[in-house]
Amino acid sequence: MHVPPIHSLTQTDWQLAELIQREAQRQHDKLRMIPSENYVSTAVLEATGSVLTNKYSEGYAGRRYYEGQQLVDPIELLAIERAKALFGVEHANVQPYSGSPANLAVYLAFAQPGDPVMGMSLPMGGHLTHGWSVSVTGKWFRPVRYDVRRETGRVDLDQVRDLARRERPKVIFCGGTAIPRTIDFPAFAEIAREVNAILVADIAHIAGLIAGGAHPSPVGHADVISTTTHKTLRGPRGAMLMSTAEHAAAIDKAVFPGLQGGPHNHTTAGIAVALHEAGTDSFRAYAHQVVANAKALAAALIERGFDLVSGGTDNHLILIDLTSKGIGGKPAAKALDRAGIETNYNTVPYDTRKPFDPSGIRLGTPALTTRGLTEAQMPQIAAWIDEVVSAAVKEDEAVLDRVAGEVRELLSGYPMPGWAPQP
Ligand code: DSN
Repeated sequence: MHVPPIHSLTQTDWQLAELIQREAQRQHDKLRMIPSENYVSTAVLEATGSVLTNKYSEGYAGRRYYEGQQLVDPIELLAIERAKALFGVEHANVQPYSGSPANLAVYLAFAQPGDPVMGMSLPMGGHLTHGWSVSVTGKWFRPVRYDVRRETGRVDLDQVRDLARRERPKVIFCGGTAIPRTIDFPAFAEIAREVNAILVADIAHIAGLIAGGAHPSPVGHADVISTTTHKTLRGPRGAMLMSTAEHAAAIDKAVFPGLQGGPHNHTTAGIAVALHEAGTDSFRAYAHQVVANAKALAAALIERGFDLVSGGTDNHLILIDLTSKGIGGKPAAKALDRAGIETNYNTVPYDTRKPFDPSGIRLGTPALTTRGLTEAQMPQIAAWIDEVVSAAVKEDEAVLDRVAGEVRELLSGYPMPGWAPQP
């Protein structure tokens, strides 16, 4: 049964209940390797599905626009204190609805429409909200974009410095969505300081690794830290902005009333639970295991002739350039999905193909590490990926179904938090 059970939903809305049950089974049976996804704990599920969803709380603790905040205030303060303690920051705002609104609040706090803002180009591994042209951040501000070096796949800090000196951005984002290497926060901070820009570390992908000590922290380097809470941090879908005390008021004012209305209190509670869990020794071990698994998988993929952007990984994420395998990222990701291995197709730096049909796939180890897989299983996973990609090239569908069965069989020995198949 689902934990917590969904008896009432089954009685009142069987159609939806059945879809949820099937989604749970799907998550149970597949190797979920989209690097921005995870499995939350039963405790996070419980907090997120609680009566806190019933309450409006516009404002901040002690300064709300609605009555009845006797318990919401301490819940939000608990989440804030836990964020401050876990990451060692002076200020935390736990109200942003998700990563994109969190980043938009940063622009509102520190830039005016038309100002130059700087971030990593989306096809190089950045995020839409770091000034990409189709995003409001690229339309209402003047984006300045940096790349990775063609030869190394790593951020070109010389280019970042040159662009920053020339364009004088108000805000510089470091971090992104497809960066397999350690982010050099001190180097970005030096550049931002030189041009008097606000440095924002978008740690959405690596927040859990930082909390667990498996990636260096931006604290002491970045003025503002933006993160979602549902990736490696293993919380509910939400976000946080953290900063030095100096920027606290600007951040808070930008989130509310600048951008959002009432915070999602059930999410705040789920974030508080996740932050509590992330402070434990077992989470520390988890964060290190995520990286160990990714490194083992990268080594096994390289052994099988796969080209990895930047030649490997330092974190939870691997970006495979499939050009040499004679297949695009999209058909490969679709074949892998059918074979029970969930990834996403992704551009690779300097991609010659279109974003909707790019050359790469992006995969990672946060979710499968939560299931309990270790380095021991990574060669098998690389072998399946290799077999499926070759089968996709030859359009041999029987292989995909066989691998899906083998994946299911492996995962049946690794429980999924929050749900178990019915006996
Ligand atoms: N959608 C997130 C990711 O998959 O990385 C970024 O917003």
